[in-house]
Amino acid sequence: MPTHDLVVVANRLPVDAKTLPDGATEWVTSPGGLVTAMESVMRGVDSGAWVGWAGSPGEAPEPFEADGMHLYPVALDGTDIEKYYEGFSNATLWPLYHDVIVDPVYHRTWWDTYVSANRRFAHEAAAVTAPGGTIWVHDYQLQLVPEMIRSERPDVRIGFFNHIPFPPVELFSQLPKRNQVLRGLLGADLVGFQRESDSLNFLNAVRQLLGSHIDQRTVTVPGIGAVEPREVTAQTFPISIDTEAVAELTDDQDIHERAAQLRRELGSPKKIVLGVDRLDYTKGIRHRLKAWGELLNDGVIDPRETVLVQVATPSRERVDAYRQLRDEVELTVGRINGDHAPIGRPAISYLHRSFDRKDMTALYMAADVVLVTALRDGMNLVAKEYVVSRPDVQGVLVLSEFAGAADELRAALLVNPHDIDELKSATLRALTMPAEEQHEAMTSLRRQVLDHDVQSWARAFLEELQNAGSPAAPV
Ligand code: ADQ
Repeated sequence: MPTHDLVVVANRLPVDAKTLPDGATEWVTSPGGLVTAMESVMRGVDSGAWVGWAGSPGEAPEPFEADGMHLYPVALDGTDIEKYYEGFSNATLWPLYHDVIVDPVYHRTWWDTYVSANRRFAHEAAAVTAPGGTIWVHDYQLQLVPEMIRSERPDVRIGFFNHIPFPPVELFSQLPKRNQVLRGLLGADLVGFQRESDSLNFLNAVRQLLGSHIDQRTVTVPGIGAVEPREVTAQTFPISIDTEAVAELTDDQDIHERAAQLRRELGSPKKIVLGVDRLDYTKGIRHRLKAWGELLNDGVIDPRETVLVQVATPSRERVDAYRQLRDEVELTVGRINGDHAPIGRPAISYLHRSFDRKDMTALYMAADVVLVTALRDGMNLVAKEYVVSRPDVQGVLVLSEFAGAADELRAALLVNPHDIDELKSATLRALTMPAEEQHEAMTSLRRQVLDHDVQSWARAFLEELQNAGSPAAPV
């Protein structure tokens, strides 16, 4: 079995299968932020690999290479997808970690499958990592993996990064098997979070539920028998985006033209307001639509002059809460359009599909205002993508204080999206903000994101990981 110095473990591999006309499968890399960040980091190590699910149920394909990365697929069958992925990950942990916006659902058999699926990822990672190598585990689907790897491979350095919030202990305590989850995470040398409040919530949960000794950010995990006590650090690393890749797109004349064309296709309105989200109840799409509908009802927004474009990426459509959300959002959009749209033009242009990066950038460049109204969000990359897509230093970002990005993007119009009146007045303020004021805020927002890109995020995490924890056990 080949061994690698740096191994990333995530639920999904960074590739999608494409079936060719002759029936053969081709793997196309899906260049999300994490892939981009890891690509640049992996180029700096002798040998990097990625362990994850390839995206279809059943037997795992053989390990393969794509874009210079070594990929090790993990098998998930129909039961794993139902109980580990849609069940415990997305119907138990996801709502609980996002402040119980919808009720978490829990079934005991889901837990059993979460454990067995986590073991499969851990086992594969342990098998392909070089002696004394580094493993970086990602996100809430794999919280047991750090401890499982450690029991197989005490010689490796293990980091864990949580992309979503970590809830206050009062909420986290509701989770059945909560202590097993904490012990799973404490198998890492470094546990990273998006916001300072997430790191503190985690340390608090460890203190209160496990009674561990904590000195500032370092937890001491007691040794058992011959196993020495270990130290685990919890630290904050706000994730970011590949700013250079965005800059390349905004320099492209075709994309400028596409942005202008989009405005014409929307009927050349004076103002375009944009929302871009996975269709997820955490994103506050219903609150945004309520505020927009009221602004139209109040007559303070003229639908012939101002249009809302809502991009809603299909997401988790087999989970009940997501099906319900889609129905509600589409009903509301239909009602608002029925009540207010001018003939032949929408009041809300609703797009339930994915777009490539070029189209996304053109949308950001065309948008006078972007609304990020998440009720809870680990970071929210849309907010960062928008400001980097505006080299003209114009446009207004309305940003929920419940998104992780609000800690850094202080110059945005910060809102509490639960307060519909506040959301309405922030939207109006954004629509009427003078160009100089936009310029001033946008300058500060752009500086923040351009100075902290996703590559620097990954480097900071990996550097800290080399210093965190106890010295690795000898090989
Ligand atoms: P997400 O919940 O998926 O990520 P977000 O951070 O906003 O949320 O990232 C969404 C990404 O998808 C953005 O890059 C956006 O451009 C893209 N996208 C959205 N709709 C699209 C569409 N229709 N077509 C194409 N692309 C689309 C989780 C956490 C976040 C955290 C990230 C990264 O929930 O809080 O910021 O991980 O850690």
